[in-house]
Amino acid sequence: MPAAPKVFGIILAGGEGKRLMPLTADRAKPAVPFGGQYRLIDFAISNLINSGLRQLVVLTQYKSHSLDRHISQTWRMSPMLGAYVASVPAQQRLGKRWFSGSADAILQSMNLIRDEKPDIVVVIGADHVYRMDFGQMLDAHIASDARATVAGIRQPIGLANQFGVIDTDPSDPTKIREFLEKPQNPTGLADAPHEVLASMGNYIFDADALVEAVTHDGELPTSAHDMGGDIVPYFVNRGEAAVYDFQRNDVPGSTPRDQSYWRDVGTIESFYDAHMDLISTLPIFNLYNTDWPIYSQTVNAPPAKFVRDSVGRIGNAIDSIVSLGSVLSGTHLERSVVGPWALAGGGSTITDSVLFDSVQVGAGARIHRAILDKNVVLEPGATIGVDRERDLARGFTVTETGITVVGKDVHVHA
Ligand code: ADQ
Repeated sequence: MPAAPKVFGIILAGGEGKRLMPLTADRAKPAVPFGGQYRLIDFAISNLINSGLRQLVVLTQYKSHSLDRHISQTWRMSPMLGAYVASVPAQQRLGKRWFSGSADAILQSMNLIRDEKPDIVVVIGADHVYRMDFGQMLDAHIASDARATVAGIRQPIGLANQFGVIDTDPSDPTKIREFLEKPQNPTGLADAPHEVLASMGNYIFDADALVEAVTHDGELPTSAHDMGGDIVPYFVNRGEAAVYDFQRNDVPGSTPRDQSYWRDVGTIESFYDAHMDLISTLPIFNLYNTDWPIYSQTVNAPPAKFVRDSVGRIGNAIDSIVSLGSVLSGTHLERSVVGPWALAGGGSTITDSVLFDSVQVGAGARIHRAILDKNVVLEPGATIGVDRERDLARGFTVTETGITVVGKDVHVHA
């Protein structure tokens, strides 16, 4: 390995995100808006850019239009520095088929690795909220003799069936001796029986080893061509896989509270909870860390405005985020995240909710414990999240814990 290895980044962004429906009815999961002005993928890209990577490709497939547009508008890098973030759609380079799995996405994008000739490839997912300095994981990978390093984080054992679960060698806790993708009957950790060491879906490979592995995998008719299910076990079986402990990662400007924050926002519940983590006085995840910025699209909009309504009613806003372009007139807003260009009328109430772009809330309307997708319009006096049966009858999604989700462009009658 050269003293200053060349590092190339691949972001896997082709997943459908079925469990986030209806928010993914019209867009890829990494393009789902988050935190008012961000899209989920901004966390992955910001982490890689802040870690010093400058050549990044985003592999897309499912309903990728808004994702492509977001990447091209937001992530404009300097060509003079050889820097780029390129969105690369599935192109059927190996025959008439789309990506059949995340490893196949890499196999079908091999030309990108050949063109760049990196020493090391960082491969990460696109749908988590966290801060991570990949420079520290790279140092650990280079210092080890592993050809593949998997980032790991402790998670409750009850969630093990959503993750790849890592078992390490007792004599060398950085070495992976077994890796089970989404096991039904996992064994807990020796020092914490109610926890497992979960893969974060972030990997570092020696470039030649990754090329070998996905090429070999592509020849196996029974493989699901999945990074977690097939490629990581390939390295584990050869004794060439290491784990990097995310709890060691020390990101500049992190508070003790958000130091090891990592949220898989794959379900409506976890997506909603991650929003609530942003808004308290001492947030569990701090968006205001300027030492490790999370970048997003610049919204060309006037500042948010809070005014009385036309008959002089006064509103208030507390424990909330409000994005540019929004005008709240005589609105009571509490524990909520409001995206750009919201318009809310007098006497309306928005509590414990998440609003995407351009939501219109009529006078006297009430929104509680709800997620409203882009362009949702509430007529004056309309309610959402107040009467579960009525929400279900109107065709809205209501989760077990009572979060109502209203899809894009829906007009809600009073
Ligand atoms: P999952 O998240 O269930 O588990 P997957 O659905 O493959 O795995 O998604 C991983 C990433 O790959 C996502 O960013 C997704 O958008 C992308 N992706 C999925 N299919 C793709 C395709 N055909 N083309 C391009 N991109 C694609 C994974 C690992 C687990 C790990 C969890 C952590 O498999 O081991 O524990 O992530 O959340």
